[in-house]
Amino acid sequence: MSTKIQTLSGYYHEYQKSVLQPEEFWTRVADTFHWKKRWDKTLEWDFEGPDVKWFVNGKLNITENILDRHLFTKGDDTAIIWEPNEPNEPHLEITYRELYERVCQFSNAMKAKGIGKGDRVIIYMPMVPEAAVAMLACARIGAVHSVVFAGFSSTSLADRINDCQAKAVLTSDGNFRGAKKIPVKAVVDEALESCESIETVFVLKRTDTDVTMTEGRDVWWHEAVDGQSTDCKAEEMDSEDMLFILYTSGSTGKPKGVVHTCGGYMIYTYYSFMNVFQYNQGDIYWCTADVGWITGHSYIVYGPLLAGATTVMFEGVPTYPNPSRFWEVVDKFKVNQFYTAPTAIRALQAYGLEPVEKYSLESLKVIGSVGEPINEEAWHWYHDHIGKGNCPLVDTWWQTETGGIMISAIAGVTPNKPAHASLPLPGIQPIIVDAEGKELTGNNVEGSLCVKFPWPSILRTTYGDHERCKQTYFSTYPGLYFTGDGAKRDHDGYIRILGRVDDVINVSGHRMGTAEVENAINEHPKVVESAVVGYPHDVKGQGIYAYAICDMEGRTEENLIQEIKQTVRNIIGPIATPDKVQVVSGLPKTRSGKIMRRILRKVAEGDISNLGDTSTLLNPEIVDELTKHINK
Ligand code: 7RM
Repeated sequence: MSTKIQTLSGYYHEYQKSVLQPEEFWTRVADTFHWKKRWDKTLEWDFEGPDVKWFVNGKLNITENILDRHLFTKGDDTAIIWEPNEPNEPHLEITYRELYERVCQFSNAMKAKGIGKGDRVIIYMPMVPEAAVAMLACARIGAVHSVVFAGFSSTSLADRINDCQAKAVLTSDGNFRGAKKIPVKAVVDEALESCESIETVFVLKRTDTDVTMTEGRDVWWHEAVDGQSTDCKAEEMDSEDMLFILYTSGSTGKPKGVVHTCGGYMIYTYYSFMNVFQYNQGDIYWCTADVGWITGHSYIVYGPLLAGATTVMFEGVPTYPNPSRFWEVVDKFKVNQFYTAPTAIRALQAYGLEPVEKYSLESLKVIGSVGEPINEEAWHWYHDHIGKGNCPLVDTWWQTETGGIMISAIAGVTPNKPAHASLPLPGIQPIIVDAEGKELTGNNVEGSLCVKFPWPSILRTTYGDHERCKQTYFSTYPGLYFTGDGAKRDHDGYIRILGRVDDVINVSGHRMGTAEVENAINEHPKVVESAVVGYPHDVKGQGIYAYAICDMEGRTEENLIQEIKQTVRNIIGPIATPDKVQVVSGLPKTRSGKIMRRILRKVAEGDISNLGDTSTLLNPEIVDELTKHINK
């Protein structure tokens, strides 16, 4: 039975059904999967707790739905096409049968090291097929994976390992990224100096970088799988058992571990993938994200593989060895659905049309965008020059916490409008509320974006700290899930995402908490106090602007700025490096001691024409100092 929507009236019909009878609606989708034991009750929920359970008492293993189920029907079909960093290194095509065997072998290798159901496993790997194998092998044996983007520093890695008390790390000797070779294993070694819980480190050979192997702890991946059986029984998991933890930044200093569970995540990633991208069997689908982010989890690995799709995994970056790289790969594999981030589009747009026009791109049927608001200029460039004006462009709004796409056009079915995420998918009930939490109905309204009813892949908790989950998402507007984004419903009823309303900035589609960056800056011995804000950046969407009060003794301003940037790179990772650092003698503060970020944002934007009321400041004289460089 197909749950794919094919017409606009079909969309409205399904949407209405999903709101009036959500349990029946999701039952129909869930019944297309293989369950070891069917569930007793479709949904139990309470947003106060919060406590959400889908498919209560259902038993399953998500990898049986990805691998075993497809063995006989599509064992010889390609599951993963892997394109390496270097264009002249051969690509790989891995069939569903080969993927099954690789996953089982690695599952057995982990079991041999005593890893089993409920254990946490950190995956800190490059974009190679083994990263997907690692995720699925964890899922097969019931271990909980937590993928950490391999660009994070050893400190960030150690924090995550310690937070979830992981038992093992899966990593590689090194990582190719464009022209660079990154010594990943050395970062792991450094992190593990402050981690007690890790018993085993599996090391994949990728770059042939020299590594130190710690005896009794570190094992080579190829040796660990050697001789292991290519079959491994799938662990029976409860619908609500943890599938994975993924750390994400919020408005406080410490990233939180978003928890997703087996049943609901499986149903929703599959359903949203099939519908948004209108995937047809045999199509070649490519999402350019990294598996270190939620997009890589839901729309490179789980969603597409649950659908029996062919998913492309790309190790490299958009501009190496040249800015044609994406388009060359689209033509090489005749990609039908292409899903990327606005920041990549803007970066490539800057090179003009020459790198694009060398390729036909005629295989493309659907193009997609994710991670941040896509500005109209980038939207049109993408639509006209990549989609050649005849591919639906799906602008997909969602979050780590939502597990899957929430608001988006359905390709070719519902209308797409530049810079608008458009309409909610069936099963999703977003509302816009005012400051008091009152729902703003009708069109032409603007406010905070909330969701009023659970969907299958909603986060269940933040690992080890349920109170934090409640505070962050369910307390601002009691009874509602609060997204942290502002949104507008326009005169046609389409939703436009306006960006974050909290202290989170979005740099190239990556979430950074301003407090997190401030904490890192404050680690510099000469920094007395700091404040970080986002500002509009042509390519990254938002850039990071840091103000720092420093003890200048023995330093030039220039040295200090460099050192502060380096400190953030070391503590969080290169993605959090401030674009600009301004050394200041004070920060604009209210009488209660709160930093007035509004002023800092204006100065960072270079717009000082309208600073608003500064008379309530404790130190109004600081404003002149802050803005001096702008007038220069
Ligand atoms: C998938 C992902 C989530 C935040 C979210 C928004 C922003 C994501 C869009 C978007 C406008 C979009 N997860 N965001 N997609 N803003 N239009 N299509 O990115 O957890 O890393 O970030 O990203 O602010 O709250 S995430």
